[in-house]
Amino acid sequence: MTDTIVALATPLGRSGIGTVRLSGPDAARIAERFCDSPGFEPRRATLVKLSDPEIGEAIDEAVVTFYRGLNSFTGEDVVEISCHGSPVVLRQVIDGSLRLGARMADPGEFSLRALANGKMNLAEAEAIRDLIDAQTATAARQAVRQMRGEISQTLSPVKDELLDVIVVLESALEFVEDDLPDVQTAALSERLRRIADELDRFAATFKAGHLIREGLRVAIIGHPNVGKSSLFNALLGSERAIVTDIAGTTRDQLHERFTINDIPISLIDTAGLRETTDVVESIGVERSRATMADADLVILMLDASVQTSDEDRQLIESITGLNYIVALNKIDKVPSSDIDRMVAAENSSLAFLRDKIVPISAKTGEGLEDLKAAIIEPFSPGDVDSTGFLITDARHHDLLLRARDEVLGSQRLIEERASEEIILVGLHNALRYFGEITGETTTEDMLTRIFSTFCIGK
Ligand SMILES: Nc1nc2c(ncn2[C@@H]2O[C@H](COP(=O)(O)OP(=O)(O)OP(=O)(O)O)[C@@H](O)[C@H]2O)c(=O)[nH]1
Ligand SMILES: [Mg+2]
Repeated sequence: MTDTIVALATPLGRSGIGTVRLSGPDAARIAERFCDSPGFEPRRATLVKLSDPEIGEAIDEAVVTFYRGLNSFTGEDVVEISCHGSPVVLRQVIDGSLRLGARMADPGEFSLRALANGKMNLAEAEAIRDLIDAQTATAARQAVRQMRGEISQTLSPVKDELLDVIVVLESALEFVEDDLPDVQTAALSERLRRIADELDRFAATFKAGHLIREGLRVAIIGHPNVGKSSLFNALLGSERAIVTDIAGTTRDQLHERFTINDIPISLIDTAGLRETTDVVESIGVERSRATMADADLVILMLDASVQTSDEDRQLIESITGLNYIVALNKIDKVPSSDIDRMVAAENSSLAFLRDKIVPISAKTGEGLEDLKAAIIEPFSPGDVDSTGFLITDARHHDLLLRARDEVLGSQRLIEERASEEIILVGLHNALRYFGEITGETTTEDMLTRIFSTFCIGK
């Protein structure tokens, strides 16, 4: 027997409307205790006066909607009480529900119940989470496609083909006395190779999918006073960071989000790198180095108006293993012929960086569009059609690759004339991985882990 859960379905804080959601066998009974109306008509919004179930004092006026059993989001009786979005009122409704026997919902528990009651599969539930968390319209669009079942639909023909091969091998195991004839083995091997190729193709869309969903961490790094904070502000379009002509202005790191071509970018301004005896600044410098190491991309900034120094060369050397581009800043201070010479001349100290240099002026905005293009260029998936369906979840990507490896393993065994029993092991494993994507064969532990990434009230 399941219990009845309650949670705030809208964000915490003050708003026009705030909704408390109840799900479970007692949902309607509990909600009725708050209202002056006896019984709710399913799927009909009813305006009611809410009062405290124990002392009868007025709480608010609200619109209550009741969804009966299988017709609800969770597949159980659900009541949504939409009050005015006052944290005090919402608290009273939730506390009252708890006293009447409801329990506070765990993160993602509404979606988990929908899954348990067959209202959606796991990939679809994850898509709702992703839709709510989406940072851009493109990410939201992908989540909606997944919510509508596109993963299962796309995988379905591959899965059917795999099942077909399994059936052939299983029946050979049952009915064929000798080994399978050569022609049949060759045909099965070919079919498995095609399945593996299909899975590979599908998994490859993750590069674009991941980018659209998670975006990039980009850190601006360089010596003090080169203009890092100025660039940070220019890219964001707001005076977020303090800019002065004093070296060592930025100490704490600043993080802000913006987008380039609908790709979410998490931009980090850092403390200028230099040897320093100042305690606060040296902590900042330490952090800059750590940030640099786990950014997806480093923008190394140099000042075009000063001669490249040994320190610059050391800095460049220290990032050679990382993914980086060079922003040559303050070009407004130097004649453009000098810039050309610095970037293009064979004997220039920057010549070896040529392909990576983007001349800019954080002050005038010159070159910023080129810089934006250079930021996303190494990550642009090029050959992938980003209007098609994309794998956006690392869990799905991992399962697809595992399924592919199992299929390839079995294909090798077929070629080696292994027994059907051994070949079948890998194919059944692959089938199980498919099932884990949609949740058919996911263990209780896994489900708990996945749903803990949801927030309360979903
Ligand atoms: N002419 C010119 N001046 C710039 C440009 N970018 C930044 N500056 C100036 O350079 C000085 C330092 O700029 P910041 O953005 O504070 O430099 P920073 O790299 O963040 O410095 P720290 O935080 O100390 O590491 C300021 O006086 C800016 O106005 C530019 O493109 N052209
Ligand atoms: Mg700064």
